[in-house]
Amino acid sequence: MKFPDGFLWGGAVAAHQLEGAWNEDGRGPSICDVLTGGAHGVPREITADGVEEGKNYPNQRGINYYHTFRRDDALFQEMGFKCFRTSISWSRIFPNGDDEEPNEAGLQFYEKLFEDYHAKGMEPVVTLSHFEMPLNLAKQGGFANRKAVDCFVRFATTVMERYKDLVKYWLTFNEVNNQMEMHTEIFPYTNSGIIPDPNDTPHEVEQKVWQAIHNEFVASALTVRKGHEINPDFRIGCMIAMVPIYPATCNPDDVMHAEVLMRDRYLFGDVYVNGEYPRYLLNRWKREGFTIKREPGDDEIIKAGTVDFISISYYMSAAVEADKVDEWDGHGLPGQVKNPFIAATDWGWQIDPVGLRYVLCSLYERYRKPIFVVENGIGMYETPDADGYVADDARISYLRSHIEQVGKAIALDGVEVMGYTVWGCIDVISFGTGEMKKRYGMIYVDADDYGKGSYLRSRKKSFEWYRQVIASNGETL
Ligand code: P53
Repeated sequence: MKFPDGFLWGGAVAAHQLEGAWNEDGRGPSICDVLTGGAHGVPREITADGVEEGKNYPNQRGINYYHTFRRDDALFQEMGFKCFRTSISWSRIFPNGDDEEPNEAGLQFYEKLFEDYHAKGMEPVVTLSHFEMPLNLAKQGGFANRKAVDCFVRFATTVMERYKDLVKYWLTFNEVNNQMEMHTEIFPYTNSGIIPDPNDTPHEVEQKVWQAIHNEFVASALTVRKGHEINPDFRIGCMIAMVPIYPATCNPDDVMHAEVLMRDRYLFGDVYVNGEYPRYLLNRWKREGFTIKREPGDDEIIKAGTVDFISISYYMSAAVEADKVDEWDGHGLPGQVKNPFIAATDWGWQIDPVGLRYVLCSLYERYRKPIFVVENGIGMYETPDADGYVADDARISYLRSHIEQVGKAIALDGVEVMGYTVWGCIDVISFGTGEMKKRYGMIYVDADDYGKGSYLRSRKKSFEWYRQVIASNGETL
């Protein structure tokens, strides 16, 4: 399998899942700092009024990367990473989100960080918003409040100007489509800073989420335009969680049901790439009684700020059956059933390498834009042996089978794939559960869910395996 020259192999993380140092050097509290630790089936709690005594807040600690980045980056360099994806913590730069002036200490931190990536031969790939709005803005309605657009664009402009010679690849909103699970509180909260309000009816919640989505489209388009003014060489992309939804059978009702649900992913690409709202969405808003406030000029902004490429996360696929929709409790997908042909992880994520080729083809055929796979990986329970070594053969086989499919999409289907970054290349705090024990890394971090441990790093078996994959540009899998 031949990967193109210059293919961006690497790893991916997000600031709030690894930096720690949540209240150092002038950083303000972000929405993730008040998310408690949960577990599989135990939701994380949002204590938006502040930190509550006796509760566990794992994102405040991360894995202490804020203080260890040079040593950790040396391990990524050892694996031969060509790029490294992380995010900028918005509240390090604008502690309250609406401050007049940025926090210089925060700007300096990322300058040192991005310089370190270059020194180690890694091209930074930077997400502007990875589930991390300043808590102060969330308290004012998050992205449902138009004010957040101006604050975000000021933040984005500040960092794009400051790092214009250090960063070329930018992503706007991480997995912006997660919030389509509108009634799972964590998603509107982490995507858009919408704090759950027990007085809201389900329709009111949806109204807020749709408004936030519109505001994020405007913010993203303004950012793309500003970015291209700052440096015409910038490549700015959107980021979509691509969980393909299959019809459980060839019953035409299942096929149509899956097709309609896929719009909850495609609507984002449709707006980001085509620069206008698709008719199925305008019809849906009308039919379901949502009125989205669009300011004069918004349509032109959205049209003028389309993305240069599409980035995706890919972990799993899903299947649905139209007949099962009646049993839906409002969480997950309506009519979701287990796919009997594939296995699942301990957290119930269904492992489907072919699905990755399938989404690469579908997206490329729909949009004709280059695609960057910026997250793929497997969360597992792991215990090191007496020497601190983890033989993570299951991770190797997961990654190998997915990379194979990326290779097929390139070689057989002609999809332009820019690169591939393994999610959580070093063990980090799980986003969904807040656990440390749901591990994704090729580097083990000795820490538990409550922050106990030495925090020492050790190479897992997949470390050497991935090093060879990169060294052979994907030929040795
Ligand atoms: P964790 C759902 C579906 C696909 C990706 O997730 C998702 C989610 C949310 O759980 O999240 C992304 O840590 C996200 C990362 C996250 C990673 O996938 O819940 O962009 O921040 O850590 C893995 O197992």
